Amino acid sequence: MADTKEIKVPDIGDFENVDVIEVMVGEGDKVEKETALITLETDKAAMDVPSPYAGTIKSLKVSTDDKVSQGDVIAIVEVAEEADEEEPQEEARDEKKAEKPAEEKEPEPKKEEAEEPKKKEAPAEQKQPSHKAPSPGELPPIDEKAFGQAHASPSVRKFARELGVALGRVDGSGPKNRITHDDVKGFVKRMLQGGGGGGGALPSIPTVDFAKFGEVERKPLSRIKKISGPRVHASWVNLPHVTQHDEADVTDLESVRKALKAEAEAHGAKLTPLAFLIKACVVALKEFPDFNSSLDADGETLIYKKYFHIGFAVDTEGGLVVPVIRDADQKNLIEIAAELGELGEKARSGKLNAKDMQGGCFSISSLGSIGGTYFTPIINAPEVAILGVSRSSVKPVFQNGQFVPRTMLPLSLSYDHRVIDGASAARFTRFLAETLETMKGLIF
Ligand code: CAO
Repeated sequence: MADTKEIKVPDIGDFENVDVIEVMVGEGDKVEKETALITLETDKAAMDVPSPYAGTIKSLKVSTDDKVSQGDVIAIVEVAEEADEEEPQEEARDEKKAEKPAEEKEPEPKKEEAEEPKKKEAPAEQKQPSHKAPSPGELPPIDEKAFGQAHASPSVRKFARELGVALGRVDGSGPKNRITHDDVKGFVKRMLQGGGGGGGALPSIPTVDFAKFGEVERKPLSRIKKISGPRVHASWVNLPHVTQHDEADVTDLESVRKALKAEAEAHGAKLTPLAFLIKACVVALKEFPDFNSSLDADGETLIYKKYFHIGFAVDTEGGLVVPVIRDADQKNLIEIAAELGELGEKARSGKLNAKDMQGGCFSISSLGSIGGTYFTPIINAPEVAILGVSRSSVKPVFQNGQFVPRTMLPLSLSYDHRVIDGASAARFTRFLAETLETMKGLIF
């Protein structure tokens, strides 16, 4: 009859509270004896913890970013019937020792040795293939020295070997630039898509040991930045961005805003230019439906949204979040101002839920309360445009043969050039500016 066993963290030397940097299995997975379950990272090195049994993972007790010590339970496994009943020898596999036969095993590497590959600035020739550039769909040849020096756990090395991946050419996205299974998969995928030899693959940024030049401190990115970073990057590399700048004369709008402020306050809302901007964007999106669309995954069809959910960027201690005002077309200025206040507060206190941030059609990034003139916001893909707003200021404007002081608001519209042409973007931005000037459709 099948037996269940606990798999525990084996003897990992004098270390305690060691970081779990990767979990390679999930509940229900079948594992063989020696299948790597998790990767641990100490100050010195990374090591895989292999399964001492063949069987099925019934329950997993650790996840990435947990800290574990010797004896902590990693998983419960239902041992396969044919399993060797002999008590397994528990030993974590050290990344440096993994590829060497037992008799060649070196003593545990010192910290400096363990991190050496990344501490040295990679010479240019290490980053470039020394052979001919591979054809699209062909994996580049393996440089054994670079493979040996790559910062990866034993299971990742084994995985790379199985796929014939030149580990020295893979960029690591894990802690301390460690190469993960997903990095290897991503590399193969790019190569298969024709990214070989500097085609589609992104050129890498050299690793620099900043400590060589002065004191440094390492701090992990916030949770929000870890999530938003790849999204912003994906948008930047996938969408051809162009930014159209313009300015709106908001002199009259500012007078109206001041006049309405007390009424807004009576409803518990703070009326800032952002509420007017949201209303004006809805008016412009109705006039220019392409800006309220998304490109289908087939890249050949536009999906037009018949609703108007507007996202707005909020600067929080942990990073940037974008809550969404739903059905902004059905709300008046004061309702929008009140919701901006509520969602902004929720964002800053870390209480936004996933629903608060879903369904956006178009986003606004307002830096108006901080300052600056113009900037180039990154589109919140799969949306096709985003409006960046900077701080308004009083400027001399030439009108009817003389300069008059007017309050001018800088607008920066970034758009996906696959969907929107430059002329449309200029028309949209002008229309938006004129809507803010005339306030047609904004006030109640
Ligand atoms: N021009 C001049 N003044 C402006 C302005 C503008 N464009 N926008 C806002 N202000 C003024 C407001 O009127 C307010 O002044 P009063 O108190 O005198 O009325 C003051 O600046 C502060 O405004 P606020 O910050 O309270 O409110 P807001 O609606 O402008 O902004 C929010 C709310 C959530 C957008 C903002 O707090 C925020 O987080 N901004 C940063 C967004 C960001 O990081 N964007 C970058 C994303 S890309 O990396």
